[in-house]
Amino acid sequence: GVKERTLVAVKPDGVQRRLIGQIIKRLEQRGFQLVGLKMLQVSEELLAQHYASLHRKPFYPSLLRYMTSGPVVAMVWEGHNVVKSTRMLVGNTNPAEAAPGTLRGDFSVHVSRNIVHASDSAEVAQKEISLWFQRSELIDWECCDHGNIYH
Ligand code: DAT
Ligand code: MG
Repeated sequence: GVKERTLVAVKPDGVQRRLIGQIIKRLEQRGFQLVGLKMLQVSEELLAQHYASLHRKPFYPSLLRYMTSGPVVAMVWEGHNVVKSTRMLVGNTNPAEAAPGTLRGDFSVHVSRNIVHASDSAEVAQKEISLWFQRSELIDWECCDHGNIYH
């Protein structure tokens, strides 16, 4: 439906490199709708849950250090097919495999500094959104151009 939601996070390198605006711009201009936004210093506890499937990977300790190295900007975006469309917009996990035109393909070089996170399925998105945001931090609203983006 048009109310599908996904979690997007500008990682510490994306914030340091002043890419917050560029990342928001790409999602906004596509026609997706912002329903939650905050800057935060992420805790190891949150990351342990967020990256639960990666605990045994050799890069996990450095991933934790990277993700706690500075502030992150977390967002929830809404729209038709937003999970899949945002993954396509973000590009391959490894920037070397990310197509030009994608955020990672345009702004990053190495997998350990790939600037942005996006949920990889609608089911995971729901879990990640409830992990990162309180219900009261998400705003249900209708944009004035809705009738021109949807039928
Ligand atoms: P994605 O962020 O595209 O969903 P993922 O969930 O497989 O990718 O991994 C989460 C993050 O972990 C990824 O954005 C960067 C880091 N990572 C993944 N594979 C890595 C590797 N081989 N070396 C270093 N960091 C890696
Ligand atoms: Mg992932």
